[in-house]
Amino acid sequence: MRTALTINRSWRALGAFTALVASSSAAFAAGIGQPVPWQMDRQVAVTENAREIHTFEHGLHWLSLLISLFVLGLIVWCIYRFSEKRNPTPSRTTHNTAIEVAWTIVPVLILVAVAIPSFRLLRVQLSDPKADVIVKVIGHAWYWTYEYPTDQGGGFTFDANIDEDKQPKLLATDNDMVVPVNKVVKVQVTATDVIHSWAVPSFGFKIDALPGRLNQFWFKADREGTYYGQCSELCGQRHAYMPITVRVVSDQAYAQWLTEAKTKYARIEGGSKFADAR
Ligand SMILES: [Cu+2]
Repeated sequence: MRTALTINRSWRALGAFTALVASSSAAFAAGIGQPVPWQMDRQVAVTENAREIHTFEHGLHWLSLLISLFVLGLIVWCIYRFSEKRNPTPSRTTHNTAIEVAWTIVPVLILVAVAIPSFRLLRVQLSDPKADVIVKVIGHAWYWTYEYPTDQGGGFTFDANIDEDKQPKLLATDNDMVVPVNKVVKVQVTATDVIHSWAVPSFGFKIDALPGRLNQFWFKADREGTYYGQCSELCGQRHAYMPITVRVVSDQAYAQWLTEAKTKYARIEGGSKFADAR
């Protein structure tokens, strides 16, 4: 009887696990640039910068693991080797120049080894390639405004508020930012009230939106899809409710969207921008 119960329980657990995996992959299929249930790693990287960040981070984790195991090994060895039973008369050594030099120089070398790829990554991030598309992003409490300049086929402005009826929950907006795939997109970021931060994990992109200052960063997404981000600087009561949705589309789809957007957002330029804001 007990065996039958155990088997039954195992099957139920297996069923629950399968359902969990199925729901995770369903969520994954829904959109690539978003978190998924039970996610243990970063969101998928679709820019060179994001991939480099992930590689660097993984390298650091392995290095930390090695150092932790080494220290743990030393501690365990000391506990075993120098216990009262095995080492009844403790050594009275207080200095050992060779060891002191080693434990100073080795960590310095490790830090230098970490600094080299770190600075290389920073140099790539601070490079300033020629922009194919420029978008101005303005943070407000608590929504984002996107401006597409006239000289690039734009000439319109729109607000992106959270759309709580859409999925993924708390990440979808009523109006999405749209950019072409495989193009250098420069994002100029500022704010009108308090400090916000415009961040999209899949692009390896995060930059503060500061009132009175124009910050700039760029990304070049090499995979079409919808990517989500959130304001990443605590900015008040509805900080958690000002998400970022970016659709990366083909050149043709982008050109078509520009044409449609000019009509769709024309009314906003007429002065109803603030009236529409939440
Ligand atoms: Cu904010």
